[in-house]
Amino acid sequence: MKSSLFRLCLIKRSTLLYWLGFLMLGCSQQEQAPLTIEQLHIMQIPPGQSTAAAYMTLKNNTDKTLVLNYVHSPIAADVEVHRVIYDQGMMQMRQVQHLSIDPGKTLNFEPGGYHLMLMGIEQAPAAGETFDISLEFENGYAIVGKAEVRSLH
Ligand SMILES: [Cu+2]
Repeated sequence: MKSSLFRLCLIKRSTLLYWLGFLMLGCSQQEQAPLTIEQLHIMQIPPGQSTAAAYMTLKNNTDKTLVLNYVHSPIAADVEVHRVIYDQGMMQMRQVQHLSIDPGKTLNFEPGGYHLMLMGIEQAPAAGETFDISLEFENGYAIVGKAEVRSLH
C-alpha cells in the first residue's frame, strides 16, 4: 500500500515537470526578436556595375529607439545608408549617418526612399543567390540578414 502511494507521487511529479517544460517552451517560442528584417533584396547587377541598392522592411520590435551605426557585407567594400531626396525637381542621393527607428515602428527601404548602397562589389552574385548583410546598432545589437538577388526579368 505504502509503495504504491509513493509511485503515484512520482508519476504526478513527472507529469508536472512535463507540463512546466511545455509551458516554458511555449513562452520562448512566442518571444519576439528585437528587430525583424523582411524582403531584404537587391536587383541583379548588370555586367560592369559595382554598386547596388538593397531594399528591405525593418521593424523595431523593442520599446526603445534603435540607431543604426554600421552596415557591412562580405560582397561589398563599403555599405552606406542612403536616402533619395528631391531638390528643386532634381533627384539626389544623400548619405544618412545615424538612421534611427522609433519604438515599434517599421521602416521601409524602397526605390525612391531609403536604401542600403553597396559599393565596390567585385564579384557580383547571380540572380537567385543570397548573401549576408550585417546591421549593427548603437546599443550593441547586431543582426545578419540574408539578401536575395532578384532577376531583372
Ligand atoms: Cu544610394
